[in-house]
Amino acid sequence: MIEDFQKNGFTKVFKVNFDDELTGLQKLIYNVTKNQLIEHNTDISLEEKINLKFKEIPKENFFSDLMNSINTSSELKNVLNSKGILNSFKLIFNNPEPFDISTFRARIPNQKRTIYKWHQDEGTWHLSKNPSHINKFPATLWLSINGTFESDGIQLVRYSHKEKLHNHSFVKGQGYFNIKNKKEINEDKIFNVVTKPSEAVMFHPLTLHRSVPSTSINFRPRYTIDIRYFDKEFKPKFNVDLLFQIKRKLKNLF
Ligand SMILES: O=C(O)CCC(=O)C(=O)O
Ligand SMILES: [Fe+2]
Repeated sequence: MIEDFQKNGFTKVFKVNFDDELTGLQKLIYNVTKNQLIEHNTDISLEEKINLKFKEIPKENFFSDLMNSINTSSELKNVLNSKGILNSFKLIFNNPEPFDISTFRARIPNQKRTIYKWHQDEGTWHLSKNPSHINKFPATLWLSINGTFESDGIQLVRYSHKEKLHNHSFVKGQGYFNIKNKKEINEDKIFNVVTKPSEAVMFHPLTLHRSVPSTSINFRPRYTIDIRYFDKEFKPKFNVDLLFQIKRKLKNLF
């Protein structure tokens, strides 16, 4: 695991061993979404339930209500603080500690805010004024709740964690989530993450990645959590794009 993380910038896809924390979260997701789903027999398994298609494009406020109810739930906290997650981070860190930003993401029909362009996670908080986000260098464990396919997962660029921190631009409704120069993406080095429920991949804070863009409206939801832990001893050295350095200096002046 740690060899892959250090060499490629991300680990292999692996299974996280939960007790019942993930099941608790899956139940909550089903309860919050069930009225939006195609008609179904309630005898089916929980895994099938959270893979059912939506019957139509949900109303705009459904997405924010869903994000709020899951992101503030004790079910999500139980997953974030579970032994399964801690033990996964122990495969790459000696003393993993939880980072402030870990987010549940729902890729539901026609919701564009969940589709992220090429970015490095370090770029998304590099300009933050919150001291608890700066110089922590968390790794991300991208956890699948209901499975992902080539068409709706994420893509990671092998070896990109050895590059500089690129200049990121601001995307409305998201944050600093878009690198300026698309020429930086080496197409031959792209790895498509495909997972079963409860499988995950861990990646480095400098690894370039994006959501697989959607080509048509997908009525199957895709639920994931990006979970972040850091280690005080893990301080990667890297160069920062000159313009991005200037943006950081200016930001600190105001
Ligand atoms: O889930 C996605 O599509 C994007 C996730 C992401 O950028 C992250 O986990 O850092
Ligand atoms: Fe990201």
